[in-house]
Amino acid sequence: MAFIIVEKREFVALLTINKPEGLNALDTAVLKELSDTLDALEKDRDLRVLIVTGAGDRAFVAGADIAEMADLTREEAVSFARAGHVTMNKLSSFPVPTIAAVNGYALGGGFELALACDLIIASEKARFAFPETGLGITPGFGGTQRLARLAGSMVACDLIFTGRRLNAEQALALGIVAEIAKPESLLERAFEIANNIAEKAPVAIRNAKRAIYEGLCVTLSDGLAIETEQFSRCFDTDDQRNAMRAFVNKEKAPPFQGR
Ligand code: CO8
Repeated sequence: MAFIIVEKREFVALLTINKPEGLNALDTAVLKELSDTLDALEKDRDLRVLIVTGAGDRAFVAGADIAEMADLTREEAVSFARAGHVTMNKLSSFPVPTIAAVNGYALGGGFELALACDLIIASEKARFAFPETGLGITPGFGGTQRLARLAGSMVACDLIFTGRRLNAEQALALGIVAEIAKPESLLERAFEIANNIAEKAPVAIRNAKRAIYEGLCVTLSDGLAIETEQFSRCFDTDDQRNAMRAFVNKEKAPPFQGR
């Protein structure tokens, strides 16, 4: 059985974590398939947006597989955490925008998977939490780092120390979620947002993503240098020239080609 299903609709791919009977928990096999799938999708030059969701109506991803982790030694825990980081990093550095469509539980490693995406759209049924400290561990797939960077260290301390669950409204109020949708229209809304992004100049979108994330790790002046580099690269594209000339000439610009 495939644990990862990919469906492509024009410029947008929908990636579904497909292990609904185990609430899409991430074990080694699922993580490996996810990692291989991201490698393959990264090579797709037509892809402009990736949506990530979970199969079924209960869970996005209910965490890393607790049964698989229960008897790990410290050395094995390092390997497991590194495998998780490799996969989450592939997602967070994915060249085109990523949208997590969170349809239910996003717990522990599942919350971390969502945080590795650029935007989180939540169903009214979404629930976010870091239950790790109640299991005797810390988050290990990037949650201590990505949540603190996204929502601030106090929010990270609150959620990680207490393990308390957030509903979609609470996550929205903390800036963790961009938007809330009815459960039945979550994917439709994710595709609307994705299609809107896909209509923009692909090179500009990729360059903007790089500038935003690379800039977060450096000083403001180094970040502005990164921005200048990414901004100026856009001027090597036909898309920039065609769009700006069309504006100046009061004409309709041709669709963007990604070059
Ligand atoms: N791992 C393994 N199996 C799981 C997990 C999980 N995280 N979550 C759910 N399942 C399984 C259940 O065992 C159950 O299987 P079965 O039918 O064979 O008994 C099935 O999914 C359905 O779950 P429930 O019967 O428990 O469904 P409920 O509706 O009663 O409860 C909950 C749903 C609340 C989501 C509940 O399943 C739950 O609390 N799950 C665990 C959530 C959790 O604690 N997640 C965090 C795990 S730790 C983590 O993610 C760390 C990431 C970093 C790792 C770094 C490694 C070094």
